[in-house]
Amino acid sequence: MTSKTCILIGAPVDSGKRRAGCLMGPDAYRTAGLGRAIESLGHKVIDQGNLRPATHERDTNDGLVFARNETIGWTNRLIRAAEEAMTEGLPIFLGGDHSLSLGSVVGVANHAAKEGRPQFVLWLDAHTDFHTPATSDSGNLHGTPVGYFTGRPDFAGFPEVANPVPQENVCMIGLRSVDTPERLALEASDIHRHDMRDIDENGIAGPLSAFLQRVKDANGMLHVSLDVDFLDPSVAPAVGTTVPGGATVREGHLVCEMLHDSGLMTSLDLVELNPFLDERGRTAHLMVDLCASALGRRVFDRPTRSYQ
Ligand code: HAR
Ligand code: MN
Ligand code: MN
Ligand code: MN
Repeated sequence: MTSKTCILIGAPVDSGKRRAGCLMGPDAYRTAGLGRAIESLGHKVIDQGNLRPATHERDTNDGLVFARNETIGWTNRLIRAAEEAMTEGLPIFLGGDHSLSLGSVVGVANHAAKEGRPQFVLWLDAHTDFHTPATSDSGNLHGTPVGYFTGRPDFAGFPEVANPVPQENVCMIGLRSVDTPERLALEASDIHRHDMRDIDENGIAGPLSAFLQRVKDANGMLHVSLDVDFLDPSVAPAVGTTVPGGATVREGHLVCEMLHDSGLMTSLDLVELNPFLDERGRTAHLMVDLCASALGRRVFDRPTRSYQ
C-alpha cells in the first residue's frame, strides 16, 4: 500500500444555507477519531486546524442570495489553501457545508492545470448543486458549487474560475433531489449523472468503475466530494437536507474501497455534517469509517482490478 501525507483542513463553513450547525463539523470529525483512523492505515497526518474566511464585506442579507460575501471570503481562502496543500499531499477538507467546494475544487483544479493534468470530480450527493445564484430558488449557495467550478455565469463578486472543470470530467452519483432549472441545465450538459434508480437497477460499481477508467486513461487528478446526504438518512441523520432513498452503508463503503483500489483520488471533501442534528455521533463515525475505506481500510485484499 502506498503511504500518503493526508492534510486535514478544517473548513467550518456555515454560510451556504440558513440552518446553522455545519461549523461544528471539523471538530466532530476529530472527536470521532479521523486523524487516528488515517494514521492507523500507515499514512502521515498533518492537521492544519480550522481556517477562517478571507476578509470580506459584511452581509446584509436583504437580497435572495444568503451570505454571499462571507461565502466569497471562504472561497478566496479555500482556493489558496487547496493550491498550497496539493503541493504537500492529499488534502481532506473537513466541512462545513457544501459551499466550501466552490473553493476546494477551484483550488485543486488550478493545481492540476499547473501540472498539465486534467481535473476530474466525483460528486457523491443526493443533490446536483448545479445552480447559479441566478437560478437558485432558495438563494442558498451550497446548492451552487458544481455550477461555479464548471464555469457557469452569474457568480458576480466571486473569484474568477481560471481553470473550469470540463463537464465531461464530472460524475454525479446518488441523485434524488434535483430542481427543475438544474435538471434542464444538466440535461443540456456533458456531466455524467447517476440517480438512485440507476443504482437500484444496475448497482453502484458499474458507473463508478467506468468513470475511474476514464480518469486513469487521461492521467487525471481526482477530487471526491462526499456530501453526508449521499447516504440514506436512516444511517446518516446529521444533515439539514435529508432525502429518503439514499445510498446504504455498504454502497458507501464500496465506492470508497474502489476509490482506494484505483489509487486515483488526489483530494477529498467531507461536507454537510451538522453535528447538532446527530445521534450520539453516529453520522460523524460513519463518515470517518468511509474516509478510512477510501484510504485503504479493508477486510481482505482483492486481486488487481482493471481500472487500476
Ligand atoms: N437544490 C436545493 C437548493 O438549491 C437544495 C440544495 C441542497 N444542497 C445541499 N448540498 N444540501 O447538496 O436550495
Ligand atoms: Mn451537496
Ligand atoms: Mn446534498
Ligand atoms: Mn457515467
